[in-house]
Amino acid sequence: MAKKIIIDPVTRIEGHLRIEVEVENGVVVDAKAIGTMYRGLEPLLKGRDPRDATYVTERACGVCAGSHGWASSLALYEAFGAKVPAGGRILRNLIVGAMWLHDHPLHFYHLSALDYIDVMAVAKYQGKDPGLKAVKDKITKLVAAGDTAPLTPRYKPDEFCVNDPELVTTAVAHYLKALEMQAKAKKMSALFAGKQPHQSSIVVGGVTMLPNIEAIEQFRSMLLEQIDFIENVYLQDVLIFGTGPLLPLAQAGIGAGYPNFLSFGGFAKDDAGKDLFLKAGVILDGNLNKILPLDAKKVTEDVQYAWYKQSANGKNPYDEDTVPDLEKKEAYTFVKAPRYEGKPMEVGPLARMLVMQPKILMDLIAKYSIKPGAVARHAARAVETVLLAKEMLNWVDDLEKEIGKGLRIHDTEHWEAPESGQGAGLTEAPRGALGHWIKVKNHKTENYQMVVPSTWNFSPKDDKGAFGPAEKALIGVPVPDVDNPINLVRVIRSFDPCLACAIHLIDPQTNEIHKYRIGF
Ligand code: NFE
Ligand code: MG
Repeated sequence: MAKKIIIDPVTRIEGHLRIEVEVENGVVVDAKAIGTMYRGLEPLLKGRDPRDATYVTERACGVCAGSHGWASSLALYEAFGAKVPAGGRILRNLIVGAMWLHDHPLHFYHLSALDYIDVMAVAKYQGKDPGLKAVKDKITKLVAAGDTAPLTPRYKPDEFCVNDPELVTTAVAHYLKALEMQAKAKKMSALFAGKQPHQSSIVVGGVTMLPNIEAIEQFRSMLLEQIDFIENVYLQDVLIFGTGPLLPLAQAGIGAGYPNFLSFGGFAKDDAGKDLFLKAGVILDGNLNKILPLDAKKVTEDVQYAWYKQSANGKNPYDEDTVPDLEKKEAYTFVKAPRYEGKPMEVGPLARMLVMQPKILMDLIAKYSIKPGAVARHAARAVETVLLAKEMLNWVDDLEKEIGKGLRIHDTEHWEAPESGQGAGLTEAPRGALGHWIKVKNHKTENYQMVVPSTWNFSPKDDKGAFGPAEKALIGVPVPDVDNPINLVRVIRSFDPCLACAIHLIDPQTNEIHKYRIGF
């Protein structure tokens, strides 16, 4: 008989997510990803000065806020007919890039690693390394004092968990080091953006904060420290885990979703915005040999299974609305269902890296016969972080060259909103393809739509009844012990969900019917 498992809330993610699955004969046969909060930012923007969108949409989230500011400024850029000068373009890349250096390691160490290590093995560490002995002492003292959060609560470790005391203690040491590196990455971003979180420099047509040479040199030296950590610690840990105890999960492709991948591309390397560091492209039906060009007109959203008025259904974001409808019988989430050519698409680091196919990742996949799935997502994220951090060094050099030419950071001629216009800001956020769409009328925002990465990945079924990507990824996942469904959270967290971005503001009506079971 099928057994229902409800995880609500899913912990160690951003935002509020409920997962419901049916397990039969030890595997998942049905799945629902349920976004339990309503965002409501889009209706809020209607009738306002379009430039407000950059600041308002940043408040969707505290993690990828810079990405929303960026996407919004790109949408306005098109609507206003602005031109971003080289200095503005490079500074945006560095402001947002530094946030990615914060975000990706955070996901691995602080949100995911506890799914893959038996953290209590620290107590068995017998080595002589003073740093690791200090970690052991710290953790055993916390355990003795009964104060083990945030390392607990957690699911019970299974046979795929790393339990070698030396490896686990090293991982916990890196967990602590990653906290320090994150703080530094945010500081890097703030050097060029005024503050973090919620930067305040990116605007339509460029940025507002002019850096001096001292700030650039400080940024460079902090970036070198990040590169050292990302390459020699973060990437190495992902490789040790992924090609070690987790290899069976990687090779079985546990947590694979659809073989459809989408990247809008991001981080412009030229002022025309054509040459992108992260490439735009589409993969359909697993055909990695044929990367299709992106056509944004093919993006639509379905709302049949979402608590929104049916008027939005099947429309391109320029033309859809966001009007809640809590009476819909078949609806089960506040997340809409974006589709490309009508198909569910996975977005995020794995999608981007399969579009770009960097040799380091493709060699790894080939050497270890790794299939797309939860482990491949972690590997792609780590490889991407290395590539981005190294590319950022080139951008620092470019910025210094621009100083020699008289640094220009903002197109002040296109600062006022036009009488009418429209624009799409398509870029990449850490979790995947991010799009903001704006229509301007009478110098005000007539319509605004955001389709964010977690909307793609955590979408519900579409009109055709096809599961969303994360739902699909759960189908077939082994759950040998229904009281310890650790594989479910491994799969869910591998997408790095942010339901705060996908939706916003709590809805008390839906909340009261929830049964809460904290992941342990
Ligand atoms: Ni709130 Fe986000 C990212 C955006 S949502 S974190 O990355 O845009 O998936
Ligand atoms: Mg939306």
